[in-house]
Amino acid sequence: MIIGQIAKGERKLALANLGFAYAAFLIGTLCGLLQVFIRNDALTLPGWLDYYQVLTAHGLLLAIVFTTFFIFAFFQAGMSRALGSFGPKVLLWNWIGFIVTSLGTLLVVIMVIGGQASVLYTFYAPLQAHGLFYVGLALFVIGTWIQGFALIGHYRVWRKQNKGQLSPLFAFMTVATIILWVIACLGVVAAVLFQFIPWAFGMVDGINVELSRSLFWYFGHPLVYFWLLPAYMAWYVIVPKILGTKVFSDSLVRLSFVLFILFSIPVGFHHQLTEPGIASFWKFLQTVLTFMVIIPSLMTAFSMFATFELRGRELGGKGLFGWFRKLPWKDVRFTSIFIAMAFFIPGGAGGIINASFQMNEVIHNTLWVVGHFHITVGTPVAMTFFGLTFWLIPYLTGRRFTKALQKLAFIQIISWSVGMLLMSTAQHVLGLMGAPRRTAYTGYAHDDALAWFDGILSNHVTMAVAGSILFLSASLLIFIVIQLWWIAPKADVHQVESFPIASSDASATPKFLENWKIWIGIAFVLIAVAYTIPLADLIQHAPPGSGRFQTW
Ligand code: HAS
Repeated sequence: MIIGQIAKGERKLALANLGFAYAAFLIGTLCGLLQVFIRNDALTLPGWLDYYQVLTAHGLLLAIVFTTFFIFAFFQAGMSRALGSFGPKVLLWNWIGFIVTSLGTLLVVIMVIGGQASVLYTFYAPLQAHGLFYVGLALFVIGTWIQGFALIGHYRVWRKQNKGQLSPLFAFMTVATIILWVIACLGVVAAVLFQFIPWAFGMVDGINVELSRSLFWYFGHPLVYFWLLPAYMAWYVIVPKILGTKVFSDSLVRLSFVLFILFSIPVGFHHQLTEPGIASFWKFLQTVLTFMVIIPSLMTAFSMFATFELRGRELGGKGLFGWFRKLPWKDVRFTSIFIAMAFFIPGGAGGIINASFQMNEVIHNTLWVVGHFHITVGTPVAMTFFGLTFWLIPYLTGRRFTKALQKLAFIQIISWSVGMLLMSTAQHVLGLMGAPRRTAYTGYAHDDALAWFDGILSNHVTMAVAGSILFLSASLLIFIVIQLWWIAPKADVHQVESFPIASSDASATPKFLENWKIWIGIAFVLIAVAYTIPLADLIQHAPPGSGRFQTW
């Protein structure tokens, strides 16, 4: 049976991934709600549950599990739509990958809930979780690789059948994101397999802490682009379709994704600017490369403004800003994503501040960083995913996104925006004053520090109000998801949701942009330049390995 343009196999697969994503979203946001109340001393957890356990679950479930499962659902549905139905092998390997990813996730979650892994999502050594936590992480990554390679297999079949042609933009961007993900994971896989697992199972006595952190951040920064690029895919091809226009520039899109493959990886040291053991030269080099990876985001901003203005003028918008009013504000699929983009303006500016060597000294390890990631992954990425959910689930289930549900969706995105604005502003302000991150409630033992929390915006109450609004908004989203999945009326033939992909004129796009060998080759050269000597230093001049710490 075919619903819309997607075969039953892919429909079930994408829904399975979405189911996991939204289950993680619900539990993860509940953990977020608990956190804001614990941090303002309004809630004391029972003895069997501690703050760092909740914080670990919150970070993992939202930043890693929700995003990854959602992204694969989007890729699978979109690749089937863009390149045609999957063959049986592609489908089978996607399922195998999904099952391995899910098993890994369950193992990790069991370890965290069981109080065996309160190590936060960065699992910094020398904090040591139970060995099975790291096994779960390894399975999670392997599962995503299997799904990723299965999708690349589907793409290769298409390319063989369409020799000499550039692939559709959606497929190109999917493949670029998977390439970025696979190269990025090499760092975390090395750390987990060769450092954490032997250490946690007692095969070796100590761990090289700085090496493990460096391998983590080799992965950790491109990880943020693994979240961001699927959002950019929506901005580049889905938003123009909703606006009723075409992609602004095919070659610009491809070039920006290639730049992400090149520059998103050799930059991890900008998370370690305050750490000893890495010479300033290498930190400086990676800071410069970080400024290179800002360029494709600026290109994206340019391209989106151009798309909005051109379309707005086509629809009759006059004067300097007349086009703005012509945009389809009543369509929540558009408005959600527009707000997501707007949040990324301060989010991206904050990133540039973080990356500026000296200014990093002021904000590192403070609540500012928490504010930063709530207006990058927490809103631009998450709210783009919400905007996609509103049509993707009905597209997959054959139900209707009714007028009543659309109204609820508006309330949901507006409440999410208000909650995030309040919370992230409070976090930015508190961070500038010096409030640390990764800490439970503390009296600080000093009046000056307690005074940080007296400001209107930086008040603990503001944070708690914001956290509550966010949790209500998340619950509303889950309600909408359940409706779209099982309850909303079935769509008849004329009402079936489509998978909106704008047309893109590739006639002037240089073919070499899709020559992956060139880009993967250059990416590895840049990685080798940025990492070989500092990593060799960390191995050669390693201090004695650290023993385990379990502070919970
Ligand atoms: Fe970041 C820390 C630097 C982007 C996520 N970042 C983090 C952490 C997370 C995170 C999770 O250099 C914490 C990690 C931890 O736990 O320790 N970040 C950057 C830079 C960028 C950046 C330079 N970050 C992101 C994105 C994330 C993310 C994206 C998630 C998705 N970040 C850092 C640094 C740290 C850091 C340091 C370490 C701090 C420390 O010391 O610990 C850049 O990629 C940003 C470039 C973006 C732009 C914005 C372009 C704007 C666009 C929107 C256009 C809008 C339109 C709508 C068209 C230049 C594309 C118009 C609307 C109207 C209203 C007119």
